[in-house]
Amino acid sequence: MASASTTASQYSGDIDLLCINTIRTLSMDAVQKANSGHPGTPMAMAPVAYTVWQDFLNYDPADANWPNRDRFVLSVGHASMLLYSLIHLAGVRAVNEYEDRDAPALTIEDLQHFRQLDSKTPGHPEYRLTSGVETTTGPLGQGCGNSVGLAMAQRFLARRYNKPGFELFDYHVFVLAGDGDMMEGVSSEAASVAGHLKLGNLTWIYDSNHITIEGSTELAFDEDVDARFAAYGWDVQHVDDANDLGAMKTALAHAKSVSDRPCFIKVHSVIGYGAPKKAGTNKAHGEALGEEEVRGTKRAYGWPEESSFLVPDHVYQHFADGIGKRGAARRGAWLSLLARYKTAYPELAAELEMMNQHDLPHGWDADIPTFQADAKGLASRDSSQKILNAIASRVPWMLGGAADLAPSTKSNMTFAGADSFEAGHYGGRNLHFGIREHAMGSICNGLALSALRPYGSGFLIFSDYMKPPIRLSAIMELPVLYIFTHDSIGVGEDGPTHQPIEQLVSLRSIPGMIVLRPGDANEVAEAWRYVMTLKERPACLVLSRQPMPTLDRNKYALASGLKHGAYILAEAQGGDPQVILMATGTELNLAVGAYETLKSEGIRARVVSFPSWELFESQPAEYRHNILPPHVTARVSIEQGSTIGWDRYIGSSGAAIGMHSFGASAPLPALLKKFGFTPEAVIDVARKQAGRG
Ligand SMILES: Cc1ncc(C[n+]2csc(CCOP(=O)(O)OP(=O)(O)O)c2C)c(N)n1
Repeated sequence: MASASTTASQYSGDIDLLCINTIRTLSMDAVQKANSGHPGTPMAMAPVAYTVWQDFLNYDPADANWPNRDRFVLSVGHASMLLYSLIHLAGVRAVNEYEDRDAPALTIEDLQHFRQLDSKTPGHPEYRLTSGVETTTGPLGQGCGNSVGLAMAQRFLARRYNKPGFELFDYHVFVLAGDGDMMEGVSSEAASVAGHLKLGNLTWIYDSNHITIEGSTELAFDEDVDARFAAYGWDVQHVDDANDLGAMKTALAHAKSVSDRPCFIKVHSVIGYGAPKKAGTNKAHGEALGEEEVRGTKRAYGWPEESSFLVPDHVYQHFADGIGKRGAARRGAWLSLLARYKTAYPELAAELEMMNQHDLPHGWDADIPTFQADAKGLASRDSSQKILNAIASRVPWMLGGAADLAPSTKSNMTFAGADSFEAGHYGGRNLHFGIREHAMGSICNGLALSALRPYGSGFLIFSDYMKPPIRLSAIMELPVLYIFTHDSIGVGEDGPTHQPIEQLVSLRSIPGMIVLRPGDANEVAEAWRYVMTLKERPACLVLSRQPMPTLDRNKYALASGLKHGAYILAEAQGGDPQVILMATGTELNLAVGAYETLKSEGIRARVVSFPSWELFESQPAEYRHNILPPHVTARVSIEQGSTIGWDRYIGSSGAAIGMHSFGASAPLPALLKKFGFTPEAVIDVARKQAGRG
């Protein structure tokens, strides 16, 4: 194991070493003070991250949201102190809505509050909380996945908005990844996509330190990672020692010069570099080093042993002279370029502004169709496709696709010029994620982080394959749209493996997520109308494969009620309802059928269409009580999914018609009969609830 002193001569100058050791010691001190965190990787990778920031990153600390900034993604989110130290030392200013603006993004005091309640330095970097954090990382592999979305966004933006003499978008995406990232499947999926798309604006730096939590990587990981990346079509380089700044600069310069494929730089490092007893061991990975080891490490660095959170004066100045000066000059030039662009291309410039504000173009919804009443109707995936195309043709920065299911999920944009996004054809709007749901979600997050409006699509059952990024869309407050079709046992013969049961309740349980399961074509239109206006929340559109009638809105209430989450579709005549029937999606029609029968039997029923729990919960109590009057306790919910959660609306005496087991493989009519989704079964339950059983 190399010691700090033996390799000190490899640094190009003392000031570099001073800066690097400042990053290292700040990280160690913060973890030590919190008595919690991960010191080893910041200590090992400080020289690498420093080189990226100081010598390569085109990034103006004065505006961490500058649209053409290079992105630095810390996929090893546990090494958050590395990023926090850089943000602090580079003097990044706070620009996020949740921060006190016009202040430093992170002060020394913030570093001293690492991992404390309400601090700006949580255990893992969180987007929106701290300027300079490009994406929330921590679940390993996600940063890698996001980076592919970020890089795709650059290619798309460049294709659409760059004009001769106006290189508005030419940013590069750098990622710091570790063994964990390399082992996680999502990064493999994403790397495969990046290689296929020949994303020459993407560089992953792999910290190969052979250590994870349980010990040596020999325990579980011995493949040839380089060969894997070469096979993905990446350019592959090596840096033998993380402390070798010259070699790192050469590798990064080469990576930036390669424009026809992504670059992979494998760097050998020693975790906990410099720590006398713990360097090179898993003891340096995820716990404070301990006071004595901290002192010993500082001694090895030639650092004052008793100092704490020490930043030598000229360190700030050095960063200001490097990344600061370069970034300011770059951004300044860019702003004057943008000013000229506004004159030369006023419409495109206006588009860009709108996009960055998450606004929508005037008339974006003008072509959304109204669907005529039709007993046969159409599947909600089919109405969705018409609406999607009506909207997307008017929102040029909307991009999306499926995990190889677009013909089934009906998520293709088919209007003239939509095209496929492919290597060299980066203006295409249809994304082909391949059969890679996990990467699809992660890439969508990266696209949304770039202010584009992405959607990803698949069968509802496979939402399980992309749960981590779905969850992160919500944590990051990103308006990603997930279009999930084949939303119930209605998929029929495909059987239990393809029939979602617990997925709806699982998605509904994600804080911030909006789940919409519309009950006819006009509700689908309203659902789209609503989700497009979201700026800070993701949404799931849950759609059917099988047709559902288009309700007569002259007879029943207007679909615009959808925006309240639940609304009275059909009202009891002649007094208080004796029973309330609530339903979503394909089951709405069952409720309507039951209502008509009950009416003919003189039973006063109310039908509540209930496409979204979350929207209903956000209504005032008065509205909610009006829809579900507390004194009407005879209630029935109908949904082809787990009944968990419906008790909130049916109360303790209501009945939930739903799925209590996995489904089965059979033609749909047989399944509906077996699981109780027939008009007779519903009417029977409703009669009993109304006291007429
Ligand atoms: C998806 C996921 N699984 C597990 C973890 C828990 N975890 C955090 S760090 C880590 C080990 C990572 O090893 P490596 O990437 O080599 O990081 P280093 O030890 O070099 O800091 C694990 C398993 C996680 N953060 N994310």
